[in-house]
Amino acid sequence: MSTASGMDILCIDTMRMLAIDAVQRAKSGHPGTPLDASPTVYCLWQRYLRYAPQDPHWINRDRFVLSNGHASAMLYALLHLAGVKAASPGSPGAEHAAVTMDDLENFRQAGSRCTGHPEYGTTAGVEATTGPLGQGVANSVGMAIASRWLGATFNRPEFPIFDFNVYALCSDGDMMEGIASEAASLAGHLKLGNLCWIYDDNRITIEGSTDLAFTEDAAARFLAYGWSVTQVSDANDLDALARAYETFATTRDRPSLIIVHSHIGYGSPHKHDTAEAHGEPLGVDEVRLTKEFFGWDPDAEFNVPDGVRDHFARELGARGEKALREWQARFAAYRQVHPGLAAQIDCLERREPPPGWDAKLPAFPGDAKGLATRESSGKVLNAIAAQVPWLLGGAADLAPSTKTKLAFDSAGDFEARDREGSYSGRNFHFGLREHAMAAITNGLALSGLRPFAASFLIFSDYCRPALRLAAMMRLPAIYIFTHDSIYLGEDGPTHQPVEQLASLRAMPGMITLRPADASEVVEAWRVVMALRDRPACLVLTRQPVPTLDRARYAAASGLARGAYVIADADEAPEVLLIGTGSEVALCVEAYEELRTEGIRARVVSMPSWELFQEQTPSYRESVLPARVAARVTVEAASSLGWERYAGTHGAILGVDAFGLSAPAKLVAEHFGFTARHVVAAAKAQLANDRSRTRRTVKSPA
Ligand SMILES: Cc1ncc(C[n+]2csc(CCOP(=O)(O)OP(=O)(O)O)c2C)c(N)n1
Ligand SMILES: [Mg+2]
Repeated sequence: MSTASGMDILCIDTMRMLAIDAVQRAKSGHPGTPLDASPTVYCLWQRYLRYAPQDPHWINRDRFVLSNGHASAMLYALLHLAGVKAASPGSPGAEHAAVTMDDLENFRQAGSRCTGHPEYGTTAGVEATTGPLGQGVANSVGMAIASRWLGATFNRPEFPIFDFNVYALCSDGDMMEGIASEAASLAGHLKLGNLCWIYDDNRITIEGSTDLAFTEDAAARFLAYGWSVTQVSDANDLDALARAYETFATTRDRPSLIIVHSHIGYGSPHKHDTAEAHGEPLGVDEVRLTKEFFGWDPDAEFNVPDGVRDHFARELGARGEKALREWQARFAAYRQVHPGLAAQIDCLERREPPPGWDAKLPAFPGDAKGLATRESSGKVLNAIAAQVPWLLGGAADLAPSTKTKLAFDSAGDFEARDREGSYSGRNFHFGLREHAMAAITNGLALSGLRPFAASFLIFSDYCRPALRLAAMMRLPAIYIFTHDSIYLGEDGPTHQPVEQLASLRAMPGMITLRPADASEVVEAWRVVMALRDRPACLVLTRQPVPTLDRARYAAASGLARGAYVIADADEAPEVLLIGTGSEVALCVEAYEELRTEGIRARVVSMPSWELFQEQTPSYRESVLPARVAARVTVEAASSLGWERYAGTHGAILGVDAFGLSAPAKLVAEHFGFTARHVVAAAKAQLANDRSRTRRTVKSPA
């Protein structure tokens, strides 16, 4: 490998200058990190990354994740100079640039592809939405797992179709976040030799020196995780950087951490070790001084010197194009020899399940004793997974409880090769690492797989930052959350979820599904499998719930519309009982009782608020007629938000406390989840309704 040329330095400095100009023009953003980390990133991209700028969606490209998303200006400058195209998946070769000069000049402004932090799906070349520190590095573990799994599953002798490496650049903040430790621990355990984190160790964060709060020996910590650790003492030493990347390339039995010592704001006179200066534009005068330090014309803005773009094209571009062409030829030959496997790869690239994925879905006849929805979901999951090879996942040490183990023979465990199982296994053991589990799941989804992750609903709180990013990135990740209410009983308030449903429903783009019985579980999985660009949470019971007799009650296919009439009065209903999940059976029981008393009740099963809100107004009106003000909503969770469906006068049966440590039946009675209580609430509603009507009639002019 050749040493740094004047041209290399010019390219690096162009990245730096574009970044500080973009930040200065926006009067917002972080210039310090692009100044220190540009050589690190340049060396990787220019000399090692297997990446074709004309096709940023090439499925076997090396991934580069900017986990310190606040350094976005550096990534945009790089994508611009490298000539990355704005190709969309499946249609490579688009002519316009992923990042134009106009985008750079409008960094952080509406309409620019240079968003404040990198946004997946907005800017080609951005591999993951990053900004919340720690998420990107955890995503990268998912991507490295995906590379290993895809390779173990689809590669054949003579045909290495999947062998991409995954790099993540990270900062002091990333290294401090707990999620990074969880993810690194698992990556070490799994011996992910295709994973490389590059730690921009500038020893400065917002409040000042890392001496304030971060003095551990990071190298020792990662060695203890089972990683290889290399140090580069000066971020401006391209030869040392190159040696570190070469060491990574030859270290195949464990992940690598490259610690690069750098000076934030390198070349600027800025005081980056004060709270005022960190994360602030340099200011006009200091931009000039910085440009002079690098020997640049202080008057030139957004300047790309002659030869810079060509230099990127000659090395990164030419190497990437050659790799892409070779891979395409290899894949074409593979398609001849292994057409079935190639067709599967086509499907997963399109985020589609293979044809016939639903051929073996079970059906559940009516059964008063019933079964827990976690149980029925486990059966449905297994029936689907047997047909969809890239549907895979696991739990944070709760697979036996969440019923998420893939039990058929070929499923296997995903483990490092020298243990039992292999990288082709489909049962993941995330360990007790919920946060990393969810972020790793995002990384798997970003790599084309159809991942699921499972835990108790209460621990969705431990996953939440990653769920939010899944929704933002529009990833079809599947979260399976069981033990979904106070009905889990004896484990008590710490384990009984209350406000989690409301918080998941508040997350834009997330679909929350709380099926009522086994038949709704089947339909919920149908909805989930059809999703291409949205995550979903399946919220399931620990306790058995009756399987409703669908000859007597409406078909569960209504679930797809979010809410449907499951039991109705013979004539116009006078009171609505609206329930979700395990409370639907309670509503049906109350309905039967009201019916014997001649009260015209309707039961609405409402497994998904989001899907219901997406229906036409006339459908929604047909389910919840505005004229019926007498309403009872029944959900064993926070009442927050139920006013939307209960209306001004309706009764909301919910749980607005932290549950109770006791057997489930007693807890349910304590919080009023009995048919008797639902009946009483319905009658009270009707009485109120009548007196309201009388008042209206009697009211004087
Ligand atoms: C989870 C999270 N907490 C807080 C922030 C706000 N924040 C942005 S950058 C930063 C610290 C910057 O220090 P460092 O991570 O060392 O990055 P550097 O500035 O050195 O590139 C903080 C606290 C964030 N982005 N994510
Ligand atoms: Mg720092």
